Amino acid sequence: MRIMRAEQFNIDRQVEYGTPEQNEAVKSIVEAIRTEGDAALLRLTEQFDRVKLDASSLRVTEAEIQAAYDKVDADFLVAIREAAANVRTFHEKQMRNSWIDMQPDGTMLGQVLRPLKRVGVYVPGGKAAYPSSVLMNVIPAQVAGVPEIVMVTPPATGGQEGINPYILVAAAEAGVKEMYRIGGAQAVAALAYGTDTIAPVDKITGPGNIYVALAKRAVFGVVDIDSIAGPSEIAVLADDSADASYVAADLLSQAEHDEMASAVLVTASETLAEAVAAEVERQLALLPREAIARSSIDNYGAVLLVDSLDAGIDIINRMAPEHLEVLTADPMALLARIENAGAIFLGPYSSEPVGDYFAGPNHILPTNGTARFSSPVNVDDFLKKSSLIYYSKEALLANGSKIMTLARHEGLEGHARAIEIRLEREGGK
Ligand code: HSO
Ligand code: ZN
Repeated sequence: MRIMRAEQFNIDRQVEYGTPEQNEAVKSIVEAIRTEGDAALLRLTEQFDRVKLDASSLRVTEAEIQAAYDKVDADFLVAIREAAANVRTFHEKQMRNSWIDMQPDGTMLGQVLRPLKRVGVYVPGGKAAYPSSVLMNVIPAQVAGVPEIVMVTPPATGGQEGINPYILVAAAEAGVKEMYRIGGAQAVAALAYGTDTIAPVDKITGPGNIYVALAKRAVFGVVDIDSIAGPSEIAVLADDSADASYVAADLLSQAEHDEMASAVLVTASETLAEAVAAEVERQLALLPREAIARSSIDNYGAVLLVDSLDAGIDIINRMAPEHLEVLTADPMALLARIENAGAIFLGPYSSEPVGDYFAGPNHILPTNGTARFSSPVNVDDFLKKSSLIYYSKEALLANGSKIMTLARHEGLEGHARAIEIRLEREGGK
């Protein structure tokens, strides 16, 4: 792993997604689903997933879900249930209530919160099919009160048989009742526009490959979408007190996600820098996903040397990493100065996978520097707000002329008259 001065590193790396050809392909898939519905969905599923289905076999049956329970091991079931409970408890704390504010003149102003009615969760097939991500998408929606949550995931391709049972069990445990074996851009379009078999949703969340990401972008506006997730990122801010083998292991835990993942240590300690670089090499060679992790470490990983912890914090705030681990003698003391990070892990026992799987906070986090202005997936993402306005006669009479003044300054006489007609009748001025 390279060791370099922080100034030499491309801190503002932005990963751009999608070639013009891929965009064109996605556009025509979305259009086919919009105009032809199920017929296009079945045709594209056969073309891309090599599975021939009919409309009646798109939906995952209760029997398949039961069969999936028989396939997963007991340890998994115990762990996913406890993880789900933790995720639920955490997200319940985010829930906010509607409110109404009453004023002495009879005015009532407020905000009404309502859950979205129907949400579609995309779960990728293949290697990045993470049961943990099913929980992270579904549970906040449930806590928000979304009555209809539908999951889509690609049918088996090639030699693989059926949908990954761990995905089905995670979804069932999270409470999903409606699941379809469709994937890719065609699944996103089917959720957005609806087909005879699949009712349209209000919002689509969940990660996917480039085609899924581009399709989500293409249907944004017809439905809401979550943000487009980039490759995983971890930054560790550490001093001499940190254990190099822990730092290395945590860097590798994210590097193994993806060749494009980035894992960076920021430290003022040359001793730690060298120890971590050596330890990364040692542990890499022992990792089943060595090839992926090595590629990530070689291309996007680095140990960045800074002059002080303060300088390190500045670098972190510029990077706005998805995950930040603070492995310093007194991590709590630094917390107030950390402005940009999706999730902050404090101290040597809060290894990043604790958050990926179990603690309760969401693991779908802002990537690509977007932690500067956006947040982890949360309950608010599945709620919408309506403003509530009740003006009493007294309030309108007292304020009507000011409203008319503002309207006339905008050249909107119709607005002014809607007020004026009331003031004339009710006798105010
Ligand atoms: N670290 C990933 C989430 C994940 N990790 C799922 C394991 N499974 C988000 O960046
Ligand atoms: Zn992870």
